[in-house]
Amino acid sequence: MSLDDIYHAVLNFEEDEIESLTRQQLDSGTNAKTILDEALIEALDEVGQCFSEGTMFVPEMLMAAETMKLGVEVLRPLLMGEKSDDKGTAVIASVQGDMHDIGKNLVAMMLEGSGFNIIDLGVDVDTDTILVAVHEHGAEFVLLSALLTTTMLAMKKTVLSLKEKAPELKVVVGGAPVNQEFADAIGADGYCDDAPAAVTLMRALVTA
Ligand code: B12
Repeated sequence: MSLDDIYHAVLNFEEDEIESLTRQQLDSGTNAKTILDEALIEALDEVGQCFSEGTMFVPEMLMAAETMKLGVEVLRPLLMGEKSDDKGTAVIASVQGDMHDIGKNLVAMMLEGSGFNIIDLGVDVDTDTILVAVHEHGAEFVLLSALLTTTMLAMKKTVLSLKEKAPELKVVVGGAPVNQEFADAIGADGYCDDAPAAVTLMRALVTA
């Protein structure tokens, strides 16, 4: 039993095995973050590589993602940690046209664990829906995720529109194709390349 078994379970879409494998790995003393980074996420990176090479297709990518998510559910309580003091409300969404949600969900989970009230609007979310949620919940922060180079354009439009209509909002962006330079260019207040970094940044924004 090793991280390799979890990695291969994702690659082979072993939905029936993944939860028990993840539990066994935790029981053997491996830290949740290690299982996430070195087995579950690494497997999806390999899936992405296979997709690029034409040896895996969308249905396989989807099955691998569903398998991976079952593993994440086992880790969820450990990744969230003890819920801490209220740090404010944040709306989170994958931008319009983008159906990827695993990274967004991890960011949401860790922020919730660190004390933020998270309003998760899901995937393929347009700006108006975000603005309605911001007003309804009195959110101070919006977090946007984009996994496609094509949806980075929707991210840009959303940030520009949010900044125009609700200038007091702090907007943080992320997702594999996004970087600091892009975040600066579109006027976002912050960018992070992973979920733990998002917690650190959001804590800093609370006190800023
Ligand atoms: C799983 C997957 C899918 C699944 C998604 C299922 C789901 N529920 O999410 C499905 C099958 C639906 C899918 C569909 C498509 N996909 Co896809 N997909 C992937 C894959 C393999 C993994 C993505 C993932 O979840 N990674 C794991 C998570 C944890 O990583 P992450 O999202 O990057 O998140 C981390 C950070 O980026 C950051 N982060 C993420 N969001 C945010 C937000 C904030 C605010 C912050 C601070 C941080 C942050 O923190 C996260 C955790 O640490 C990637 C390949 C890859 N290696 O990324 C391709 C990939 C993203 N997909 C790709 C493509 C092309 C597609 C399709 C267009 C395929 C098609 N022809 O239909 C469609 C598009 C659908 C759409 N409209 O969105 C390309 C994108 C190429 C590009 N640069 O544009 C990739 C890179 C594959 C490839 N190598 O070509 N996909």
